[in-house]
Amino acid sequence: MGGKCDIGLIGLAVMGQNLALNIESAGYQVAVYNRTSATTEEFIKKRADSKNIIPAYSLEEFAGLLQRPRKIILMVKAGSPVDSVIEGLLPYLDKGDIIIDGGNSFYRDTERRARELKEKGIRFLGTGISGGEYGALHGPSIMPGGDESAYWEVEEIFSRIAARTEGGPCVSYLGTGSAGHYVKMVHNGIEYGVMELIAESYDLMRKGMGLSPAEMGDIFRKWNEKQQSYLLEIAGEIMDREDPETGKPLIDLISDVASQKGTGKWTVQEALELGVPLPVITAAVYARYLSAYKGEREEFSRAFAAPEREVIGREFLPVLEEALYLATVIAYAEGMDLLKRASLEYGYGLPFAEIARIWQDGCIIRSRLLKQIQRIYKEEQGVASIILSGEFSRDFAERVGSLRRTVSLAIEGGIPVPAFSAALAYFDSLRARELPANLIQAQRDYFGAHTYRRKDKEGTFHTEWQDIENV
Ligand code: NBP
Repeated sequence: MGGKCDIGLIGLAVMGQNLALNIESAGYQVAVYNRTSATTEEFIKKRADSKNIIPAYSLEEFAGLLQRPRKIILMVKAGSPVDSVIEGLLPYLDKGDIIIDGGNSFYRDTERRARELKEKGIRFLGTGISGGEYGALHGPSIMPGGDESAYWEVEEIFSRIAARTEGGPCVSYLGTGSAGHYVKMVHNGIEYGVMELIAESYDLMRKGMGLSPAEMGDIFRKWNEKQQSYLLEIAGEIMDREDPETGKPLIDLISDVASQKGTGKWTVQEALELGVPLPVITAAVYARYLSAYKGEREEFSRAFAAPEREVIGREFLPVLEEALYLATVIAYAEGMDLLKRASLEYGYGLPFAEIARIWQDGCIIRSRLLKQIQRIYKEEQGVASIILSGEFSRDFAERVGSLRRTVSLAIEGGIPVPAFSAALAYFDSLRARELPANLIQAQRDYFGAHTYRRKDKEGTFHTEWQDIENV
């Protein structure tokens, strides 16, 4: 005999609690379990009080509460905790039961878990869930991949709890194996890129133009009328927030050392692995590392004075707005390019238009740009890059001077803009019919006899650049 709960959730930290409440409010009975039972007790007493949420204090009790086939969402810390929860659960599961890992697991771990669980007859869905605690409670963007039959059994629940746009709920089956977690990883990589670009815009406004946080809040809000980007929206709100203790703008009191949990680094490592250039996203990851060089930065700032810089006038703001827009498009283009390559390499068969659709609400990188990206993948499946398509292509052709002007003003003023610079160099490199890689090939052939190809005839060539016998 099975239990009566529609679904179970393990891991009652920030994400798990909010997701459990979201699922319950969509009309389902939810069983919950957390390793530390005091957390479960507190959740049941406070936030889940008088809700259709049933606590369990052992994995055996938890499994017994669930309808068959059991549907179990894990919202525990990524890494070994996921393995240890799965191991603890297995003795109480039956063939055909479904485990959904909703955390930010590394896609290769997901690949391994899917394989191991399949051997045991357990269906596994590696599922990216974005939107932070607010999204988890009110409607996240959900990125499931893995066993397709399992997806169709949880599709109704996912559709009811996901964020919703005019195009439907922000959830779609993304492909086999680790497709869902791969897409979530790249989502986070894009998030790193866009956050860094907004931070560099802020730096240009405060150091270059001397604007106050309140003024920058208004500017971010104005820019966001066009972009409709969540990250720009929250940047505006952050600028307005006062510290209750001192009455100062809170942003001025927050330490400039950025942390990270690793998804940006994984995206970059993966891009290196597959040979996909991701300069903006990589610059964003490095910028966080450099921010953590606090001691070194202090020593450098004592040793080297910043260049004299002219005050940048407010008339530059529309230029910066355009530069931010174009560089943001590049961050998305890089992410989509990595997804394209990964889809071929790992056989995911990723649905690119659907990915752009389910990112349009509920997730951290939601933005109006995604509507256009969805349209491109729907109508121009073979397009080499979103930058080459329709409105984006026109915008780059007409407005890339803004990006160039932003980077040059920043460079002259000694204001670091690694992500803006990377965006411009990426665009200029792609646009260049001739790159200096011919010299690189010649040097490789010179010192290592690595051979080269020629422009004027087919084949592989080597030149005896030096007479090594007679030096
Ligand atoms: P955390 O990532 O902080 O994980 C805490 C949860 O993991 C607690 O329930 C904890 O139980 C449990 N746990 C740990 Br730690 N080790 C365990 C083990 N060995 N066995 C069983 N349970 C264990 O929680 P979160 O911030 O809610 O995130 C959950 C997942 O969702 C993560 O993968 C995260 O990366 C992802 N995610 C987070 C966000 C966000 O905004 N926070 C957004 C999107 C995705 P305990 O109470 O007994 O310690």
